[in-house]
Amino acid sequence: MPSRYGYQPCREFNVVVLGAGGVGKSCLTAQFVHNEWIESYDPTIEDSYRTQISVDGRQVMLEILDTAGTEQFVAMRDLYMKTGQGFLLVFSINSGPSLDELKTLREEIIRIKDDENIPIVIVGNKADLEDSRTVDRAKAFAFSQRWRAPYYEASARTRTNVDEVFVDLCRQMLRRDDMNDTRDDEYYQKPEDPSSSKRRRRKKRKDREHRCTIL
Ligand SMILES: Nc1nc2c(ncn2[C@@H]2O[C@H](COP(=O)(O)OP(=O)(O)OP(=O)(O)O)[C@@H](O)[C@H]2O)c(=O)[nH]1
Ligand SMILES: [Mg+2]
Repeated sequence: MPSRYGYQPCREFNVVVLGAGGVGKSCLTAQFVHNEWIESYDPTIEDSYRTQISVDGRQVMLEILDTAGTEQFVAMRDLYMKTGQGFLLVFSINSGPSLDELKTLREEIIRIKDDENIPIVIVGNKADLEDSRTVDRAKAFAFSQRWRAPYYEASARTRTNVDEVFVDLCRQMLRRDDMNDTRDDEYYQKPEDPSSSKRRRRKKRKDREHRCTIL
C-alpha cells in the first residue's frame, strides 16, 4: 500500500449538498469553491463542482453536487444519494420547516445507503440573520446529536464556518476510508488481535462524539 511508504495518494470523494429550497446550498458551495457571494436567488436544477483541498496535510479532490431544493426538481435525489459518500444537510436558522425537511432527507439517505454511519454534517445557514432566527440553536443541536452528526451554524454571506463544514465532512470521509484500508490490510495479513479491535471501537466512538460549532 502506498501509504506505508509515506506517499499519500489524492483521495476523491463525492459530496452532496441537500436541503430545502432557498436555504443557501448554492451560496455555501459558491463561497467554498470560488470565494464568491451571490445575492440573487436562482433556484438550482443541478450543479457540480470539482475542487482540490488539503485536509490535515492530505490532498482531497471533491466532486460537489449542489442539488435542487425545490419540489419540481427533486426527482434525481435517489441517484444523488446512491453516489454520495458524504452529505451536507443544510437548513436555514430562520425557517423551522427547513430543519424538519432534514429529517426526511436523512432517513432517505440512510435507507438508500443502508448505512447509519454515513458521513453527514448538519448546517444551520444564514446565521447572520440572528434577528429573524426561528430555529432554536439547542433544538437543532439536539437533532444533530440524535443523528450522531456534528452541527455547525454558518453564514454564506459572511463566509463564516463555510470551509469548516466541508473540511469536517472530508475528515469523516477520510477516516472512513482509512478504516476500510485497515480492514482490508488486516484481512490479508493477520488474524485480529481482540484488544486492538476494542481500542478501535473506543476510538471510533470518540471520533463520533457530538459537536456544536457556532459563530
Ligand atoms: N442573509 C443570508 N442570505 C443568504 C445566505 N445564504 C444564502 N442566502 C440568500 O438566500 C437566497 C437563496 O440562496 P441559494 O444559495 O440560492 O439557496 P439554495 O438552497 O441553493 O436554493 P435552491 O437551489 O432553490 O435549492 C439567495 O438570495 C441568497 O443570497 C446567508 O448565509 N445569509
Ligand atoms: Mg441552489
